[in-house]
Amino acid sequence: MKVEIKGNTLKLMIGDITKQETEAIVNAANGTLLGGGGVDGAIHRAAGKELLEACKEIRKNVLQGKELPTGEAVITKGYRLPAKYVIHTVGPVWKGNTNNEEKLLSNCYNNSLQLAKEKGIQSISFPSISTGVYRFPVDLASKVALTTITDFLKIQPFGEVVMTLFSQNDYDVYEASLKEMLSSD
Ligand code: AR6
Repeated sequence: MKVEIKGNTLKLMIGDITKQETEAIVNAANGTLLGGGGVDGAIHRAAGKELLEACKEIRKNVLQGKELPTGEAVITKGYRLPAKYVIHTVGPVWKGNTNNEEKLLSNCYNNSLQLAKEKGIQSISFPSISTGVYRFPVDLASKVALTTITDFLKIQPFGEVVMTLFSQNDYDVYEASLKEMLSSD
């Protein structure tokens, strides 16, 4: 599904984000930036070990050894990936919506888009942040993601934003949320 928002494009598709040819892809990382399972593991495997080295550099020199806080974003090159850049963000762990999880998830999308825009990037792919290991319910996550992205695109010229969903079920949930949002506009 593809929609136009103020001259920008928002696309939903099923696919593997490591194969995406958008200028940037977003990684659903953890605060250590040292890799992990899920989409994080797949991105590090496909990008090669230079990506891990770049993440270690950021931990040391930008974050003074600290972890990347939840909701924030940093950027590296994409190394062996088709994408030129990887934006690493840390989604919230779902704790029954007792810990500001919706706002923190929204920050992930907003800060990643902001950072991309600052770097002059015009196309970006997101995975469904926090809905795997971090257990954020997909239906609520889709509403947070799509609202944040569309709000951003309504006020900023950007280019193309792709949600790369990893299963038919996730795609169906995101599509239903987007249709509902568009019909209530
Ligand atoms: N392309 C697109 N989406 C993918 C891919 C892929 N290649 N692989 C998995 N997904 P998760 P989280 C989907 O668990 O919930 C890691 O260990 C997956 O099906 O990767 O934010 C990190 O290091 C799901 O829909 O991320 C953190 O410790 C979505 O990506 C922790 O997991 C997100 O699932 C982050 O957990």
